[in-house]
Amino acid sequence: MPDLAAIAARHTGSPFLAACRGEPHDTVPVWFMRQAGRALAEYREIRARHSFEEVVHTPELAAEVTLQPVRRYGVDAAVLFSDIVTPVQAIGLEVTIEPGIGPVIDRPLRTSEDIGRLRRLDAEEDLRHVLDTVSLLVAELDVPLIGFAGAPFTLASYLIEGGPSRSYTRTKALMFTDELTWHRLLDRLASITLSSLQGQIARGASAVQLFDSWAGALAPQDYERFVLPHSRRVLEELEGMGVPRIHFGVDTGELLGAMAAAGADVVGVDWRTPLDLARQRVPEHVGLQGNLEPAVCLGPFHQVAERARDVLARAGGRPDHVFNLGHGVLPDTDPGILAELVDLVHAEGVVQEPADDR
Ligand code: 1CP
Repeated sequence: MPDLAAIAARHTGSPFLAACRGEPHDTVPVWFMRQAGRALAEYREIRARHSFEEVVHTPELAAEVTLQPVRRYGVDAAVLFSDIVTPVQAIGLEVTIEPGIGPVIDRPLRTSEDIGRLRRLDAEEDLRHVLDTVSLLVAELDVPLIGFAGAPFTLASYLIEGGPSRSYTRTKALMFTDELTWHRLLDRLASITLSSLQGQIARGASAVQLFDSWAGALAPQDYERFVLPHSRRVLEELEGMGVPRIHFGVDTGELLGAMAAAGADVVGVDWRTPLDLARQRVPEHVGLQGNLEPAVCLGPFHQVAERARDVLARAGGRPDHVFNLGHGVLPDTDPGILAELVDLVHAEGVVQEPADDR
């Protein structure tokens, strides 16, 4: 096992970790969700020779793909190359990542009996290759590594629907017809997610992001009743491990307060909610991450610059802002635009001193 104190010492000057903790630092940190992937020719080149699963399960390849955007863009954090469905694949569910679609599940989980197919995850045993990637990366990286996992709801939505969905009808049907089974399912998924995140932190990940990408499909009262207790268990059980916890979802304008209350240090905001408005929805001690509209990066740089300046202005120079897109990098994005964007955030972002009451 790595010397976690030595890794933490190496990153004492990290603006990303300082911002996650609301501590003083000089430049606004920036990284991009899905910064690794199809926007980069060097990624496509590796994917032309290896399937997604091969890349994820070969530590040298997964580490290389994780490092590519760090080299190209000069971002302040790396994000482990893996997928939210990797842990459930590791316990034997037949999930394939279909190019251009996403995760597709052979036999979706629909009944109380199906839940028996979700056994416990032993991260060191079942995710050894992924954790070996973490070890390779922390030995090599000058910036912190962000580990991640899918939140119970978003994972459940793939496992129940069988693949990506627009309406989540089957997922909601289970929620509203068999609440006991629903909670059993989310409890098992929460345990899997927790074990995966604990494993990544034990190998040296410096922060974690819990992706509840599709939680925005829910009304606040349903989020609070059916989802929040499970995500809270994950985040609260990580609290003692000493790494910042980021909690992100798409279309979650009405859920930001609840997502903070689940035990997040930083809440990720999509592009629909201006950061100054998001600020009013989360407690003072919680930071914000985001939130440039990813599609803006498909246009000319002068427009990207204007919108990035607007994001910085709305963040108000607070020391607890992490610049990001409002969701993942779109595959057609010109990497040159993202590199320029990173330079702009570093050059123009102003960080004020933390207020005394933090
Ligand atoms: O063909 C390919 O090369 C695969 C495309 C791809 C990539 C690059 C998939 C399939 N997953 C990934 C990597 C990935 N996925 C990362 C690591 C890289 C990085 O961020 O730089 C991460 C953090 C994820 C997480 C992930 N997978 C999420 C949460 C983030 C989000 O975008 O909201 C979700 C929802 C998934 C499911 C998934 N996996 C892949 C796709 C195309 C999708 C989305 C499908 C859908 O729209 O439902």
